[in-house]
Amino acid sequence: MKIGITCYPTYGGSGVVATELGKELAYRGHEVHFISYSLPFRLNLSSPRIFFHEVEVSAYPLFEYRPYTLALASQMLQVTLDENLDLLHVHYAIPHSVSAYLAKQMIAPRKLPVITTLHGTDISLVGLDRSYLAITRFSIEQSDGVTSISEHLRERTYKEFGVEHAIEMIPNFVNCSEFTKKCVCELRRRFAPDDEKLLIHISNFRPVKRIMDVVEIFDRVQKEIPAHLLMVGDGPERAEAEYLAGVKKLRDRVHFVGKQEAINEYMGIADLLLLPSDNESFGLVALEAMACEVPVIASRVGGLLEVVRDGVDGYLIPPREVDLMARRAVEILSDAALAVRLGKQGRERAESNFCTSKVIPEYVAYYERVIAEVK
Ligand code: GMT
Repeated sequence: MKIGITCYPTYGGSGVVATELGKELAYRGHEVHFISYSLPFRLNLSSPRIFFHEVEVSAYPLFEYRPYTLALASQMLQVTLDENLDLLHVHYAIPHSVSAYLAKQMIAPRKLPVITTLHGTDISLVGLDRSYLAITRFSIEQSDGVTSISEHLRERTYKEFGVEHAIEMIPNFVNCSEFTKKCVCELRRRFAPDDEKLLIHISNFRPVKRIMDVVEIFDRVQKEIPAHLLMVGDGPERAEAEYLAGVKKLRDRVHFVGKQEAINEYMGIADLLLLPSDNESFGLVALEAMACEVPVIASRVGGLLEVVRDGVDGYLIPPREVDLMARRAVEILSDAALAVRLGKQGRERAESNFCTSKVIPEYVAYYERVIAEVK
């Protein structure tokens, strides 16, 4: 197949899923054309079957806001014609599914199947700004195929949007060969030189991730056990979190390393993942931790209940309960047998439900079904 993929190229779960999907499809012999305003994070063009088409949005004094949605639609049309694409798969409804709808209309009577994958914040954003409701519902309904990355998100979309289009649940996935228990010990020594415990948090540091809670939990943990905290990623809450770490006199124990490409290497050196978000429609980073046999302490919210089994792969705790999260963290870090058991069980779950070898064929089968229906 020749597949066009559009996603946000920035540091975030939906872009990571889209990029990894494209790489996996190319590996399986499909031709993949990424269409976005810059090269997606984690995408390199080393495969001869992966292409990148930049969307350029011209500036004009009249435009206070550049019309990206229209430029994207035009580029989708052009790439479909030039490369003879079989379908467009857009990740994140706003505005990608609207652009795809326009491209599809412009190319008629030639058929262009469009699939939209919902990731979560594209749906919850509308809860905050109702002006997006009608257009998001419209573009979802007009897509030929719609997928969600968890049951939770699927139900939420039906309930809050009144969407009638059938939504296929295809979960997020992890490459179980790349994400595996493997210690780059040199890297570990850089952050935990005396082999103290190493906790990790990875995100885009937005308010929903509860970054201050991560620091608060760690503060409680390090009072009980010698430990360090790795903060991977960047975003609006970083400066405040660094300030809080300073106030708590933890600057030599909390390591802000910014955005990193080799997430598997960072995950591989950790003893515990903290993910105390207010909401997660899936929580991809929890799955990546499980694949690396790293126990997870996460919030009992949204799609995380479909990923992490409470008491089996880690612990799920109501959001904002920092004392309880810290107590559970200390429990895991002070009991080596428990940590190993949780880690191994997490790996087993990742292997049986979420490896690329299982999930990518689900996407391919869905593509084939949608293409056949549109013909
Ligand atoms: O919250 C993020 O990390 C970014 C956001 C996105 O859309 O890029 O992530 C959402 O999609 C991820 C990939 O499907 C999910 O793993 C995250 O749970 C989801 N974030 C939220 O629901 C808050």
